[in-house]
Amino acid sequence: MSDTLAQIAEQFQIYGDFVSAEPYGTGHINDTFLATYDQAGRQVRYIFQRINPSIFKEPLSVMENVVRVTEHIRNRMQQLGLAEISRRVLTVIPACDGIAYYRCKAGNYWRAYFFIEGARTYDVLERIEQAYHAAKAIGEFQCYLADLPKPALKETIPDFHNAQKRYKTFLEVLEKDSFNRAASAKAEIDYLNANARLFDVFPGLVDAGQIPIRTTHNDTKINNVMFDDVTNEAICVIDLDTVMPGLSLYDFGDIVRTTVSNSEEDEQDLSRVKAEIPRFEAILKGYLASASGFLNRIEVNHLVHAGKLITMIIGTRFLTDYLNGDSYYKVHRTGHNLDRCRTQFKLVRSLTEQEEELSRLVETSYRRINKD
Ligand code: ADP
Ligand code: GN1
Ligand code: MG
Repeated sequence: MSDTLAQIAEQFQIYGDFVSAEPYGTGHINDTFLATYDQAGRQVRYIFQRINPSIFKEPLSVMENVVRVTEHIRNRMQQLGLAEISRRVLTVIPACDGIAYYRCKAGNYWRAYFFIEGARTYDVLERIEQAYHAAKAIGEFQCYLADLPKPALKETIPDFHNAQKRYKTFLEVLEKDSFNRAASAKAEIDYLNANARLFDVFPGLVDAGQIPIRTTHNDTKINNVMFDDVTNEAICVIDLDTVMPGLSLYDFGDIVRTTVSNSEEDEQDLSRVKAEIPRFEAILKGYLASASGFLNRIEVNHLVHAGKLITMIIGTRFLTDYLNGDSYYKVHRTGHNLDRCRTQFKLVRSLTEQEEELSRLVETSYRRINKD
């Protein structure tokens, strides 16, 4: 028997009477609920999340990382004298026994956070300036974590951005074609096979010591950034399950992937999916505003490649999941993962067509900042 949400609600150190909880947000991975409590006549909101057990095999490592990361960032913000810190970094609410999670009767791991009020996430941005602010917030996030004391964070999903391994898995799933879907994805399969060499660039640079491993977010899609309703600035970077050792470029790449086109991730009208130069410029400026102080020249030289690469990787993962019967991502219609894959590959095409212009923009923006 599994606990009801009201029973889950009793397990956390939250004052007041539990009122209700309902599914919330558009994340593809965890089960997220908006919970309301009555605290002496005032309605106060929290987020409950059930960590997806088939994706996060070691939920204790996830929570250990989340606690370390949020405490570190909170300390850094206190040192900087920032206001409203509980809106700028997630706050883990302890369970009644003082630990950071509750393990329910069914064996699932649940956690609770303050609901960040006066802010929201977007699946598609409404204004270009939001792309600037989101990218700046990602650079700040990486900056805060640059001096995280050792040991390194746990690797919550091994080989998360290992593109060569993702491609190998795709080939294995394709070979089996257990759901007889390969024929319906022929164009996408051909595109991936023709472009898989994109996956070989970063491993070589990392092995040669030219790109450093940093502490990074690894899932910087736009709806993992909360925007303040009044200022429209990025107030909080959320969804910290994959914060672990990684490349700064993947975080930059995922912001590009999810904001450079004015379209949904699962848009079916592919003519709407295209990289727009002014959007790229806003992302670039925002990221360089906070990250140019720590990025090395090789990282800067690969910012455009990072956008293409992460989009290709995520497209590969959507395609693999489609061929594999939709076992990883939440889907809401038949062919949903294939639609998502198509938008990704269309975006890679568009970024590739404009690569020279985008690279020139990187060069001029970086030189302007560094005067070199
Ligand atoms: P998933 O891993 O499934 O993507 P997220 O942690 O990203 O889950 O949460 C899903 C959505 O729930 C987010 O996109 C955001 O809209 C909302 N959300 C998550 N945490 C909070 C929070 N502390 N305050 C307000 N909204 C939140
Ligand atoms: C998932 O959890 P969510 O929805 O923020 C996925 C990312 C993908 C993204 C594609 C742990 O992100 O890697 O880029 O979907 N997260 C995990 O939209 O696999
Ligand atoms: Mg998310």
